[in-house]
Amino acid sequence: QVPTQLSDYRPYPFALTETRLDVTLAAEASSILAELDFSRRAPGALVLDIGKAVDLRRLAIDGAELDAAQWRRDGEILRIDAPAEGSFTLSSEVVVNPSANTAFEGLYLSGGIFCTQCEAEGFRHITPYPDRPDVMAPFRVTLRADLPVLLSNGNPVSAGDGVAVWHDPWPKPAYLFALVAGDLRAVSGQFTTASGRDVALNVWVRPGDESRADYALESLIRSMEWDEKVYGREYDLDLFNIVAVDDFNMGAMENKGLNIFNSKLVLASPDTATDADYERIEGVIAHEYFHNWTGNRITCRDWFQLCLKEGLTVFRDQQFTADMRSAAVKRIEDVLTLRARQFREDQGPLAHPVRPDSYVEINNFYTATVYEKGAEVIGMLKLLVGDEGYDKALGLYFDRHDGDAATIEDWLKVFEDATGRDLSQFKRWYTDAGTPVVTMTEDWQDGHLTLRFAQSTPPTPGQDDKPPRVIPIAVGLISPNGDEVVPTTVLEMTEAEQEFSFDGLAARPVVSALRGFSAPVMLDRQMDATTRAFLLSHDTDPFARWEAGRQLARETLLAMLRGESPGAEYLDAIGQLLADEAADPAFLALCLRLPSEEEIATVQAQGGTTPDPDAIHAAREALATEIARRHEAALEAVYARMEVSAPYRPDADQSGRRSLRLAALALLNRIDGGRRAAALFAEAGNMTERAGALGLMIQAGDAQQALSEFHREFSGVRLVIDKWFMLQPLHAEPDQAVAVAQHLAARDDFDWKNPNRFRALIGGLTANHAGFHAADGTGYDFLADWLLKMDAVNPQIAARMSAAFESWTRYDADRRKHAEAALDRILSAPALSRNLGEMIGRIRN
Ligand code: B3K
Ligand code: ZN
Repeated sequence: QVPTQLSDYRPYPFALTETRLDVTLAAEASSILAELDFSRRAPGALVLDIGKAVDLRRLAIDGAELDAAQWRRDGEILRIDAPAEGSFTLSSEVVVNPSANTAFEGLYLSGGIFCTQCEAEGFRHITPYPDRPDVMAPFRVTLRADLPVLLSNGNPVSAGDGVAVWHDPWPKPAYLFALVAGDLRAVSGQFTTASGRDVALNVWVRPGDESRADYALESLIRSMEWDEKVYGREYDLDLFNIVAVDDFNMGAMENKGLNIFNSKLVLASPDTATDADYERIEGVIAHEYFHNWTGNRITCRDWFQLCLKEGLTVFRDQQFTADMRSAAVKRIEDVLTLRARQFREDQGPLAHPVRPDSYVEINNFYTATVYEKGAEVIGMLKLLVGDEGYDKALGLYFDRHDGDAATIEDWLKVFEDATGRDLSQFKRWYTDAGTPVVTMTEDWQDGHLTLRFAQSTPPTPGQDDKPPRVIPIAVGLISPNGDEVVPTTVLEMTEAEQEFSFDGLAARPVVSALRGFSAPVMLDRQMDATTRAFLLSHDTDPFARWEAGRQLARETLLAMLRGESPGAEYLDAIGQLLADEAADPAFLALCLRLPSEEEIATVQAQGGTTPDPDAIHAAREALATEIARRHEAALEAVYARMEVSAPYRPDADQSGRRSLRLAALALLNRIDGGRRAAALFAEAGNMTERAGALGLMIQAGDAQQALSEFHREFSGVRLVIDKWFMLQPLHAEPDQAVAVAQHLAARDDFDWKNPNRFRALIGGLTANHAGFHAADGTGYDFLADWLLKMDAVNPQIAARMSAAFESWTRYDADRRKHAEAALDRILSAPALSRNLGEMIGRIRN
């Protein structure tokens, strides 16, 4: 496994002025004729990428067939003797087998529909090509198949009689190529851009699914409006197509003018999708649409720059959701995900910088660090240069780099040029891995408050030395009577240790720090429970309010794990929250949710304690039961008050009420034997409440009948059956979780080659912390078995799911021994893919 290094980047010696493809689709043998117009820019060989399974039939330059001496195929590389100067056309003819493509990379079949996935390096499995993002060309594509719908990128040129011609005038890298062909139905709409271009919009689904595509279409229209209004970005073709397919390795793909989506992120109806599904659909439709500017018009020079498009596009979709729904709730949800996935990544063997400098398999770097931390870094940049500076810099970015394959250096340069700020220290956020720990202490004397901060970042693989970074720390001061005496101020920390002072204060204030989670750091500060409870009720910053409650809950759980009983401050604070009828229900629901078992394990491990998954599980259960006993009446009142009687809408208001209602039910469920959950399951008319109730019934240990009923009712709806596969291992008692997963895996309808089904079952188990980390190692064995089985079929999915092992070293010696054996068994398997091999190799180290 030879890694690719950022420092090895060399420009391609040829320009590609046009790409013409002529594709004849057939399930087992599709033929692809390609004509590539090259013109030489520098000396060097003509090197193309070519997938192993591509059957190369013919190569010609300017019509003259190449003989065996003029080219060489070596692994995934094709070297061709090319003219020493000038322009020429390279033609190739290949045959590929879409029906044998179970890795879902390149051209494949999903439920009878031909489709493609080319990012990052899938195009080489379709035709020999310079498969790198800095080689961009306009595409002209002819598709031939006796199928009703034939789609590719760009604008349609002609269609009929089983032939369709497409032209995409915008030069694009190969990873943005797509084609789709099959029996599909469109749910259509229309959008007129600010400058008056009429754009036809289609969401393509399988016949019968049309009634579940409206929300995706509405979300697309909202995204187009928002990007014009907030970023001044218009769409640039006459047509925008979205296609839903059932077999898809990730969420969705931003191919130019032809986004391809996992059907999970398109199809929704109140009876089959939850509020969370709707919110995700809206967010991902927006994300892929926003890529049209941040990713497609301006793309990445090489894959090391992935965060250039992903971090920025995540940041944009987060802003969008904040505008469509509640900004406070969205921020808290994003921080929860960041901590659960990215902080975890940063603390383990898979830690890497937002811009990595080496990889073996690029698909292993579509990570929480590149995406979510990449977005946090942009949030910090915006905070540091201000909203106006940010707008100026983005304007300059679009002007200066439209049509480019750009780098992080280009990105930082527009901020420097637009604002005059030196960002050399800030750049460490891109190049250095790890989560900084910031400690804060206070000193109070005669109306004078000093805040002292110290930052340090633990070493990460390959990076021992961590110089200080720029950290924007947003703080506010609150007087003891609850008034805000100093509104949010951003302190810029640049040194390893630094202090900031506030004068003229009448009384010692309570410090609200890291407001809005102004930097992706861990804030370490001593605070007693009373002060945390004070902030939970008085802080004006909703994130900081929630955070105070979260810390209180964490500390309560940690104390219980040391054998203490839960303190009154936390339990009383919950009582106050429940009584607050004016608060936003979605916000309250987040405050009622206890920290996850995984989160507690992480905190313990950081503090040098070996986490005991069973003890953590027991403590969390005990705390929930205690809260339910203490506040039964208040919880019942909330449960009754939050019932929604209006017809179902997936908006922020209704979904907030449902989430608070379910949060109250989750607590009541501990003491009512599952009675209320069963009643809700029977009467609810929407999937949010039905799936929520079903999960709680499983927890209560009485769900067999409900599970059968649910399966019968939805047996034809794949996405709902995925939920059925996920909920059971997720909510099973820890000592039964592995057995439940084994039992489900043996079923006929465990169609494991479908990524959604595989992720549902395997991901359900690995998200059950104490279940997956069963002391006897059966959870690890189960995962290892399935990773090996999946690796032979779909390496990307196997590699992605293997990250469940990433924190194995934090547990006790017996568990470590079991995990080590499972990891070694994977490593010693013959024919391990590059994907899984790299992941397990890094995890095992
Ligand atoms: N750019 C794609 C992800 C491609 C993943 C390749 N393994 C979707 C997105 O981030 O928008
Ligand atoms: Zn993206």
